[in-house]
Order: sequence, then structure tokens, then C-alpha cells
Amino acid sequence: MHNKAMRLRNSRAPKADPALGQRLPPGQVLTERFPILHEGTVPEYELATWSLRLFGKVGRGVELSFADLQGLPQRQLQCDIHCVTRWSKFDTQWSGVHLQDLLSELDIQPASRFVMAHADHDYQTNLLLDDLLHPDSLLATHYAGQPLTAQHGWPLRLVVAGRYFWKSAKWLRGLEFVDEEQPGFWERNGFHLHADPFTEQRFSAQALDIAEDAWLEKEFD
Ligand SMILES: Nc1nc2c(c(=O)[nH]1)N[C@H]1C(S)=C(S)[C@@H](COP(=O)(O)O)O[C@H]1N2
Ligand SMILES: [Mo]
Repeated sequence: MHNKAMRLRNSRAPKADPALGQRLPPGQVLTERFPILHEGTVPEYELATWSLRLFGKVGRGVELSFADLQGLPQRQLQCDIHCVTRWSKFDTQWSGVHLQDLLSELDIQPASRFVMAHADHDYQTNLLLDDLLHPDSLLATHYAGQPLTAQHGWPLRLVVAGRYFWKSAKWLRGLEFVDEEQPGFWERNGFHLHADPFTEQRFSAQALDIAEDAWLEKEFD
């Protein structure tokens, strides 16, 4: 098991705050800050050569430039985010393109239920197509009214409704439509395939006890 999963497993759950009611998933702590978490270095891009590919079981594949994305309908999203390392942040505000709008505008129809998101650097996460089509998911280009910062995923990241935040791949480069579910990066390294915060689908096997403060050692902005 990856030592991130191991460390988390060996730490304790925080006490529940009844004032937060049903909105804060079990075992989470609320923060106002916005932690920055990823493996490896922050990628650098030239927008002119950047692209997003849709491929696999999706008829003719497509490759979209950033300008193509900007030409699609833009949506706003406000949602709560929940990281498996126990921090949650309420009312984050995103804007960008919804996958449903992209598929409709390009007149393409996926023929599979599963999607592998491909991101830099060599990061993948497995998703259900339905997760991406959820009204509270987005292919986000902006956070709080500003273009994403490099550290938070510029130029494009996923925001995936109802899943721990590792599913929200930063530096997204491709969506591969696949017949069978395969684990992505963290899902191969001790974390759960489906990652529902409200039922605490944290780890790939049993037993939960997670570090309530591991994220405090990270960078913030
Ligand atoms: N490409 C990429 N996306 C990624 C990651 C990563 O390592 N690489 N880490 C994930 C994890 S574990 C989390 S918690 C969130 C953190 O997003 P943030 O840095 O904007 O808070 O990004 C997710 N997306
Ligand atoms: Mo994470």
C-alpha cells in the first residue's frame, strides 16, 4: 500500500461537530483555506499547444483546444469539496464547461458507463460517466472568478460532485470512455474505487482511522 494510505489509516478521526449537521461528511474537518495537494511537480503549458482529448468508446474521438472550450457554453458551480486527508471546504465557486454541454454541442455520445480521466503528470482517476454528468460536476477553468492558478490545475481541472477530491483531477488532458472500470493512480495505491465521502469510502479495503492533521503540513493559499 502507498504510504499515504498507510499514514492516513493510522490516524484518528476528528470529533463530529453537530452544528455542521449533515453537510459535513463523517470524519472531516472544515477549513477556510484551500490546501494544495498533488504528487510531483506543477506542469507548465503553452495554451497554444495544450489540448483535451476525448477518446475510447465515444465514436469519433475529439481533440479540443483551449479556445474550443471557451467557445462552449459556460456554467457556474458552487459546491463543497472533501479531501480524503480530512479537510473539507464549503461553497467553493467554479466556472467552466459541463461535459453534457460539450457532448451535446459536438454531437457525440459515449457508449460506455466508465471514464478514465488522464491528467499530468501521468495521473489517472477512474470515474463513472454519471459522476461527470452530474449537474454539480464541471470541467473547470476558473476558481472564484479567476483563471485557475497553476497549482490548482490551470488550465483545466475536473470538479467531480459527491466524491473525495482526489477524483477531481488537476491538469486534465483526456477523458477515456471505457467498458470496464480500471483503478486510477490513488485507487491502485490503497484508496477506494468510488470515494463517496458521506459513506467514508476512503480506502480500498476495510477499517478507517485517518490523520486529522496531515493536511496541515501542506502548502496553502
Ligand atoms: N493531476 C493531478 N490531479 C490531482 C492530484 C494529483 O496529484 N495530480 N491530486 C489530487 C488530490 S489527492 C487532491 S486532494 C486534489 C487537491 O486539489 P487542490 O490542490 O486544488 O486542493 O487534487 C487532486 N487532483
Ligand atoms: Mo487528496
